Order: sequence, then structure tokens, then C-alpha cells
Amino acid sequence: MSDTHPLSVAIIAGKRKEIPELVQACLDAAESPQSIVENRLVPAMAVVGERFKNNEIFVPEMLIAARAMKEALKVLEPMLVEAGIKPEFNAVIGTVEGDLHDIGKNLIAMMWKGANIDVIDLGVNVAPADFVAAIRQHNAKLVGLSALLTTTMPAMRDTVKAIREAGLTAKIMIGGAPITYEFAMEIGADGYAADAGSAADAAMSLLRASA
Ligand code: B1M
Repeated sequence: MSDTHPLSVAIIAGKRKEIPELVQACLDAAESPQSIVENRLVPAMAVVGERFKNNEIFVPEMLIAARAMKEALKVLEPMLVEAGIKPEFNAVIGTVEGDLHDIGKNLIAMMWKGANIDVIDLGVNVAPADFVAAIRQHNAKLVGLSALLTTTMPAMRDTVKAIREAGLTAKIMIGGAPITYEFAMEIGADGYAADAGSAADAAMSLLRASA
């Protein structure tokens, strides 16, 4: 990928209205929805992040790019989440307390739904107690925690601790840009996925191991 593809350029510039047509053009050119996410959308957001880090753009531009990205995902979601048979497993997912980033978390939720998991999405800025309550309420077999900020990694640790202390047996999978496998093991999570591509397989291995 490059940041010169029209769809990537439009995401970076936050040209929301142009997005559906550009996504459709990729589909018409026989690009798969997964490839559009991996090769057009995610790298575009990486460029946005890089520009933000270098003070070339600021939060409003980052937000506008995020909205454009969501527009693209809206078009792709039905293709990523093909209607399956009755889900065999369920899961709760959310972005941890203090963290408002939801694009990556939404993508993971889509991939899980695509793997025929019934996903309850708690949204962003989810307190540990709310994860615990939702796992209990839905008797969830899997919980996914997302964090995009180094400053919210401690909230992830607190959430894992709260789930364990509540005696819940749900498998815990974590991920997000600053998260590593080592961190996952250190805080006592059961699994980690680096990206949307590996998230469904990782979730299914955890669920099958616990079934
Ligand atoms: Co924010 N932001 N942001 N931001 N933002 C980052 C994360 C940052 C790296 C940018 C930078 O400096 N280069 C930086 C964090 C630095 C750090 O902590 N080391 C940062 C910052 C600093 C901030 C603010 C503090 C800025 C400020 O206000 N001064 C602020 C914090 C707000 C808060 O959360 N409390 C802030 C705000 C925002 C916006 C609201 C403007 C917007 C978010 C909008 C939204 O999500 N609705 C935003 C955005 C868009 C970004 C960047 C540019 C893009 C994030 C994104 O959507 N990427 C980001 C830079 C970057 O990531 N390069 C940045 C695309 C997405 C598909 O990838 O989310 O990584 P990602 O998800 C991936 C994997 O991480 C993984 O799979 C996903 C798909 O492949 N994954 C999981 C994610 N969750 C997973 C869970 C799993 C498994 C895998 O299991 C459950």
C-alpha cells in the first residue's frame, strides 16, 4: 500500500462524502474487503498518526480522518460480517477506561461477528466494574479489551485484575497499538492479537480451549 491510493488519500484528508464511492471502486476492482481494510484504511490511519506525532496535524484533523475511516467501515461491515448460523459463542468487547479510541475495537468486533461469535459491544471508556457486570449479565465466554494509549495500559491491567478477582472464567484477550504479547502475559490475560486479521483465529482458539 501507499498513501497515494485515492481511498487512502481521502481518509487522510477526511473527505467523508467521497468514501463510499471510493470503497465501491476498490470492490469493483476485485479487492477483497479484508484487503481494503489492511492495505488502504489501516495504513492511512498510520499516516494520520505519524502526522499528528510530528505536529503537522492536530486533534480535529485526526477526528475528521477517523470519521472518514468509519464511513468506509460502514460500507464494508456487512461484507466482513457475513450472516452465519446461530452463534456458538458469545463475547463482550470494549475500550478500557480513559480511552476513547474505537476504530480498532470496532474492527475486532466485526471480525469476531464474522467468525459467528455473538458480540456485545460496551463501547469506549469502559470501567473495570462495567466489564465485570457485562460478563456476568451475558455469561460471556470471552472478553476483549482494547487500548490505544500508553496511559490507558494500566486501566487494562486493572480490568484484568477486576475480572479475575470477581472469579469470572471468561477468557480475556487484549490488543491495541501499544499492546504486546509480553504485556498480555504480564497482566494475566489469556490471549493477544496484533491486528484484525489474527483476532478471529485467536478468539476461536481461546473459546475452543475453554469449551
Ligand atoms: Co489518538 N492517539 N489521541 N485519537 N489516535 C493515537 C493512538 C497516537 C498513537 C497518535 C500519535 O501520537 N502518533 C497517540 C497515542 C500515543 C501514546 O499513547 N503512545 C494518540 C493520542 C496522544 C491521542 C490524544 C491524547 C490526543 C490529545 O488529545 N492530545 C487523545 C486521547 C483521547 C482519549 O482516548 N482519551 C486522542 C484522540 C484521538 C481522536 C478522538 C481524535 C481519534 C480517535 C477517534 C476514534 O477512535 N473514534 C484518534 C485517532 C484517530 C488516532 C490515530 C491517528 C488512529 C487510531 C486508529 O483508529 N487506527 C492513532 C495513531 C495510530 O494508531 N497510528 C492515535 C486505525 C485502527 C484500525 O488501528 O486502533 O491500532 P488500531 O487497531 C488495530 C490494532 O491495534 C488491533 O487491531 C486493530 C485492527 O487491526 N487492536 C486489537 C485494537 N484493539 C484490539 C483489541 C484486540 C485485539 C487487537 O483484542 C480484544
